[in-house]
Amino acid sequence: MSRPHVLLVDDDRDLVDVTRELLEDGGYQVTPAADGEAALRELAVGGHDLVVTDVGMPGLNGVDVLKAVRARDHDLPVVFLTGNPSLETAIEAVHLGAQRYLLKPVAANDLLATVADAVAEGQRRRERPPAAMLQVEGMESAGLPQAFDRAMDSLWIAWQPLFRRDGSLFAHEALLRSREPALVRPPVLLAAAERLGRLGDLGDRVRRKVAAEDRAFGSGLVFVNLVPSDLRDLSLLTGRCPLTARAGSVVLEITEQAPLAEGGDVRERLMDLRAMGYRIALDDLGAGHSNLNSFAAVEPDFVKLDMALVRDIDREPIKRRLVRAMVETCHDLGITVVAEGLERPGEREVVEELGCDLLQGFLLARPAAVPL
Ligand code: G
Ligand code: MN
Repeated sequence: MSRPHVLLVDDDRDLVDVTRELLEDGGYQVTPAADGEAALRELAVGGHDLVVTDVGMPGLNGVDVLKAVRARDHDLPVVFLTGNPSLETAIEAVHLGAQRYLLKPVAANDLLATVADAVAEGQRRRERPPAAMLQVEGMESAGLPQAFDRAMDSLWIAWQPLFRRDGSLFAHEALLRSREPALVRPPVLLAAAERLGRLGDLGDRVRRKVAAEDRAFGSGLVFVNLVPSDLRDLSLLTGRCPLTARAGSVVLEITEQAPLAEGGDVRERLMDLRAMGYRIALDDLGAGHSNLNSFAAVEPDFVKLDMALVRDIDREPIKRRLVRAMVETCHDLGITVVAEGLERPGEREVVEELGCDLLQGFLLARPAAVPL
């Protein structure tokens, strides 16, 4: 991490100025927000390594900000800054995983030490190996390469439709499936491929299968998931990939992870893909690792709100506010917003009301072996 990015929320302008200067001198990049609403707009853009927030503010308070953070990110550390911590906010803070309280007035040393600790802790949490990887490591001795080969041989594509708000069919997302019992879950299959250095083979096979499905292309666009390493793999960029002949009908879904934030190569590759006619979707926005910020240069055509944000959005006002801010930001940038993972009519109602353009989820249609 070059310069950790701190979102600093406080309605006291003098305090913000002082704290900001301290942190900037300490090597941090600081974005100030003058109240909870401004903080939510910032969070919608994403890309922060730490949130430092005042607790008592008019409008949305620090606990509301923390809730908004947790609605999209389990790992982003939050530090509370307060003049008088009440028991109530302390309990809620612990419950929602706030890192620490700093008491105002804060000594410079205390502030810097706490911020450094919290940023490091957030970093550790993000680098935790995903559960799928641990599962695959357990299979090492039990014939993982053979299981992976069987999965490759039994690969198939499940198709899940995306609808416009008026109910008309807009596209299908191609979802990876295999019949190998040990590797049925896609995240586990992907972890196995990564472990075996065969992500390229897997992606290649998926894209070939997708390209061969005339029926899906007959009824709209086709969304295809990429893993970050696919962007380093030249097969997509050369004529060798049969999907390229259909690029104008394909939307490549990228889940943003650390490499993209580093900029450079990956971003250029995305530009190359767009020049070939592919459109780009930013997948799982709001899942924590995805943010709009590092995509500024790419400007995705579509953004897919993660299902964690959509889940119970009709019952959780904070999620509603967060999605409202995200939709606003996307529409300002000319980006089409997809709400995915819709399971209940209440969720659908709210995302429609908030202006999401396209809808996907079990409520509307489950993934199926045959496109609609
Ligand atoms: O990371 P990505 O968004 O591409 O993951 C899509 C996965 O989510 C697919 O495996 C798909 O089967 C699953 N999925 C699609 N719609 C829903 C839904 O409404 N609820 C849940 N829980 N999962 C869904
Ligand atoms: Mn996807």
